[in-house]
Amino acid sequence: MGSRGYPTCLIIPVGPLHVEFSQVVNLKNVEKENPELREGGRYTPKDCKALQKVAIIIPFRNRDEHLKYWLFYLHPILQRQQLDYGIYVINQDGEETFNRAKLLNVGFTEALKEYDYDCFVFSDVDLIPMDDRNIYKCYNQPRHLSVSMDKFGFRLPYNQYFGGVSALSKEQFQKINGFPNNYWGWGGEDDDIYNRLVFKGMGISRPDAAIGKCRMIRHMRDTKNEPNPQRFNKIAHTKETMKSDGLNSLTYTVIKTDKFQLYTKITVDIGSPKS
Ligand SMILES: [Mn+2]
Repeated sequence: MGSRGYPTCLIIPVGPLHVEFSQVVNLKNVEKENPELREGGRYTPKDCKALQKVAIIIPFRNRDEHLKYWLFYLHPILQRQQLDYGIYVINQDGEETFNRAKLLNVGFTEALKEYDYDCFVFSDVDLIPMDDRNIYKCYNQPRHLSVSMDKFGFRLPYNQYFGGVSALSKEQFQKINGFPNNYWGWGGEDDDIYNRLVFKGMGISRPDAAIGKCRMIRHMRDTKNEPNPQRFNKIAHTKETMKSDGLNSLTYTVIKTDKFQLYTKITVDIGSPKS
């Protein structure tokens, strides 16, 4: 029995899922198809105790079409997985170069102000799991979920790859001082995070390749998210920089919070590479 006197939720997965991006998604219909959601994209299983309280953090800017597919596919999956979850879309304000990892730090911090989450799933907006046995929860070791992406031929591009979708418990995240704040532009931040985990003595947990299959929505490289030329140099110095760059140096300003039925959107000023 769970602590509230309810039994622990029983998950009944479907298994492999059909995922494609040719149909048009109407968010009004997605709302109707998910009547048990509460404002802000929150869900709590009714008659059983959820295994974990999970905040899903999505770094975002100008990807509304992708977000529609994400919400359409993920809400039913997450409810089948019987998670007590909330969806947080962290929208980078302004036209500065994109900073994925800093947005994820903001999401962690802001979600914790709302609820006592014990697990954080960090997901790119364009990645959809193809099997609901790939549970969006935390494990004894940091979890990498997007282990076999279609764009990489359904395998890891390299063994240390930690990009796409990952899950860290609150304790795991705090142990590594969160994620780096100073990777502006595309690339490197996921390798820095991997380094942080290893330097703190953790290993990576992964589903097997069949259960970890996922599709990425094809897209052009965003403007203001050019490959970061400093990334190789930065990754080489994680051990020194992680002490002072992370949760303990995070600064930002929330511009606006929108509570939609399907998600919470937090628009945030995270500054610029110069500041
Ligand atoms: Mn992508």
